Amino acid sequence: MASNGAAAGAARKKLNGYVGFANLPNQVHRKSVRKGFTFTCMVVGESGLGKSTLINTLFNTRLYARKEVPPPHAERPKTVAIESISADIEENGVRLKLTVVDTPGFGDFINNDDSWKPIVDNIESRFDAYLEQENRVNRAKLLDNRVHACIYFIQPTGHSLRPIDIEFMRRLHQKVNLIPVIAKSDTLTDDEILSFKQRVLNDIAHHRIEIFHAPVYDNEDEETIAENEEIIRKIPFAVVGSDQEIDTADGRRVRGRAYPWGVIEVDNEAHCDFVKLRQMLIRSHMEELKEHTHDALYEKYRSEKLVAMGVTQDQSVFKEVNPAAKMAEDRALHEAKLAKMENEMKLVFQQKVAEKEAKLKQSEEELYARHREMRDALEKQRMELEDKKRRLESGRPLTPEKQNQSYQQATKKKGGFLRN
Ligand SMILES: Nc1nc2c(ncn2[C@@H]2O[C@H](COP(=O)(O)OP(=O)(O)O)[C@@H](O)[C@H]2O)c(=O)[nH]1
Ligand SMILES: [Mg+2]
Repeated sequence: MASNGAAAGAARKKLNGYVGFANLPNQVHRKSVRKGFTFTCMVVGESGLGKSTLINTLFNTRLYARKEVPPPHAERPKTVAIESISADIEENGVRLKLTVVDTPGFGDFINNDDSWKPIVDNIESRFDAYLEQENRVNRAKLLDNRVHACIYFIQPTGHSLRPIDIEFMRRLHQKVNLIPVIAKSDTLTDDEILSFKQRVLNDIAHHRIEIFHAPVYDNEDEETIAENEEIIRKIPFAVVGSDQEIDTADGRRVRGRAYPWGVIEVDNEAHCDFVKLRQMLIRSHMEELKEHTHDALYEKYRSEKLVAMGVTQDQSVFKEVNPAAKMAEDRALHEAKLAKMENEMKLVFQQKVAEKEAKLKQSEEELYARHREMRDALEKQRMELEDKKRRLESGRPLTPEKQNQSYQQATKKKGGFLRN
């Protein structure tokens, strides 16, 4: 049975009747609708580039009230402030809790070197808040306040990216899904937009900045793939924002901007890329943005943070275990251990033998030396005795030193005599 089950995992089986799991997507659908959706979007760019207007246009609500521009002499804030507003919006019974994080002040100072910093801090503190919840004992209700997308507003200069744009994107691209847009694109002609987009893309590639790229899946239908390609081709989106409805010359009422020469319609794809931006952000890729935030961006932040805190990962925990292979591995490990122990014992034995041999050799030498000493001493004694005996025989008194001398003289004489 067990092996059968394992085989079925690999082979595709045809069902004989209706089982019911084809309904799984509907279950997920109902559950998600009941829970509602959350989405957090950040907007970054200098004041007056139309951030608040675009957010209002995107979600078709007055999220931001009309701004009063401060008089020139008024005291202005000296740092980048971070403001977040939330709104519950509903469309066809589907609820979306939308949070927009605005960054007024970005790029508005004489020295904008560190404009990116409060924004990075904000994004990281949202990651930290999520990490802290994950580490809690009770993780039933995780509140996701992470930034899922960051719309970066590029000034419609028509030249190329400015140092502040590049610095910001380089600092942020691995922490948030970057979606660059050309702000107020109604101030550029169609040709200017085309060449500006190309230069912006070249700069982004040159500085190896990763902007959000919608993944393309093979198993999707051709229409979806074509739509996605169409979206990708429009990046960076040239947008126009307006929350005002105006009448066109042909009698329609549209969201747009009226100019002496005509009307720019926000929702008209021939006029700007606003529709494509909205499509990507809301209709086709909101889940993709959230998934990429969780699986790639947050994961990177999280693991770097844990490693920095000294947490390490035991890789073996994640290995798949095959019992036979595990046993063979254990046996090999055990045998290696035995062999090592045997080797060590042999070494110790050899060392002990060598030590004993050295000791024996040393005592042999000592014995030999003692033997030589004793032999020498005996020989000396024998000589002395023989000497005494000779003297006694020759009848000379046994006085030391002097006697010895005279004895020697005598023997000399005697010798001479003997020789003669
Ligand atoms: N020409 C043009 N003006 C815009 C556009 N979007 C907003 N504006 C105007 O720019 C001014 C500043 O807009 P606002 O949304 O407050 O900019 P924020 O400071 O970036 O939030 C307002 O007068 C808007 O009417 C646009 O797409 N094109
Ligand atoms: Mg604003």
